[in-house]
Parts: sequence; C-alpha cells; structure tokens
Amino acid sequence: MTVAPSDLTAAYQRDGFVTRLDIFSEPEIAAFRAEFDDLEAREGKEKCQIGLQGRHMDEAFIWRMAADARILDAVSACMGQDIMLLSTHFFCKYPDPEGSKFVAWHQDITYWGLEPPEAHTAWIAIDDADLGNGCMQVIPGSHRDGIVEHGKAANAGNLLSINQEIPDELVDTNRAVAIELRAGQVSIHDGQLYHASFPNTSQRRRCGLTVRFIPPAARQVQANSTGQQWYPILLRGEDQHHHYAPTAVPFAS
Ligand SMILES: O=C(O)CCC(=O)C(=O)O
Repeated sequence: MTVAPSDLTAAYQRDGFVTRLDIFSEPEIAAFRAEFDDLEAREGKEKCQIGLQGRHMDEAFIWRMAADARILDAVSACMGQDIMLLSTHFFCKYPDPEGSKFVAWHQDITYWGLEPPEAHTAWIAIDDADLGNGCMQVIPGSHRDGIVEHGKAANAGNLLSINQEIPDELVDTNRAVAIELRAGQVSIHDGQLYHASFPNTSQRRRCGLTVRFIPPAARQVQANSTGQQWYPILLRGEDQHHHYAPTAVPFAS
C-alpha cells in the first residue's frame, strides 16, 4: 500500500500503528532473506528465534534494512524528523505444531528505561506473516491508554525477555487486529501500543526484523529489561539533547 505521509501521520496518531507499507520489492527482500538464511545457518535456529539483537552493528544487511531511506521516510511521518536507531531484534517463529511459543500482550516501552517513554518500531516482514504462522496482533488506539503495569504470563512459552504480560482483564481481545504482511512489507507501531503474537502452528517460518527508533529527547534513565545500556545512532535530523555518546555508523549506507 502506498500512503501519503499526511495520511500516515493521522492514522498513526489515531490507531498507534500503520501497516502494509510496501517498502522492499520482491527481489530486494529475497536478497535480504538469503542473508538471513545464511546467518541462521551460522547461528542456529535456537539463537535466531529471539537471540539476534543489535546485530546491525556487525551484519551489513541488517544495517541496510534498518537505515533504509524509505523506512525512515515512513517512520518520520509517524514520529517526526529527528530519528535515532535504538536497536534491531529478529522475532523468528519456527513451525511449532504444539503451539507452545508465543509473544504475550505487552507494550514495548515498559522495560526499556526511557524518559520520556517514547519509541517506535518498524516490523519488517522477512517472510510472509499471516494468522496461520502467528503474525503480530494489535489493539488499535491502546497507545492512548498510558503505560500499564505488566504481570507475568501464566502459560509457559512467552518469548519476551522477562515473561512480561499485560493482565488479561486490561486487553479487549475482541478488538484485536491481525497485522498480516507480505514479505517486504512493513508495519510501524507505537511503543505504548498493546500487541502480541500467537503460536506458529503452520509449516512455515515467520521471521520479522523489528527496528526500534527513538527521538533524541528520550534518555535512558535505567537499565533495560536485559540490564543493558542503549547505544543509539542518529539516522536523521538533529540531536539537540546529547544524552548519548556518539556511536559510529557501522557500515556505509
Ligand atoms: O514479532 C512478534 O511476534 C512480536 C513482535 C513484538 O512484540 C515487538 O515488536 O515488540
């Protein structure tokens, strides 16, 4: 879907997400998928599930996707012109006939230690993502409800870092919208939007690259959920806040 920037801005403010953005052509995403397949062969599937975080610093293809001008054009319509890359993280769900692996309902920003609590995620479909293989689901407008206290998921298999989950009674799942994407398409969601994904009970892999962006005003006031420091990189616009020591761009764009 090709959307005018002003329409993107309005939809994002209203719903907390925009979806089905046609960013990468079929040949482009096929080439990126081949690079991911190669990384998967080197790292192993166990690691690739949720263990590839921040690898734009040593894998050129991840950097090229994250810093792509078309992604940044769409992200700037959602969050404004000053954009720092916070991190990248693959969510790769393999065929799971028992339906044991899922992502519980959560808000991204809750455990990232940022103040103000603002971040935005571009979810890039490396493989087709649909209801059959456990695409992401969102609750439209929930980014306006403020940050909610998360509990712990009762069911085993939550892929999130500290098993966090928004309590069931706060999530109106009747309003959930499935973010089905063809490979190469992208969705963008607000860090306060309630979202989740259910098990991949198909025979197909479902790999997505999440690219996390923040405005330079968002400083890190405490460690994130994995106890780490962020090293954001300015990709567009200006950093008038200087909360972070400059990190060198790892690859030429
Ligand atoms: O890819 C998924 O299944 C979940 C992604 C997610 O939770 C996120 O982007 O924070």
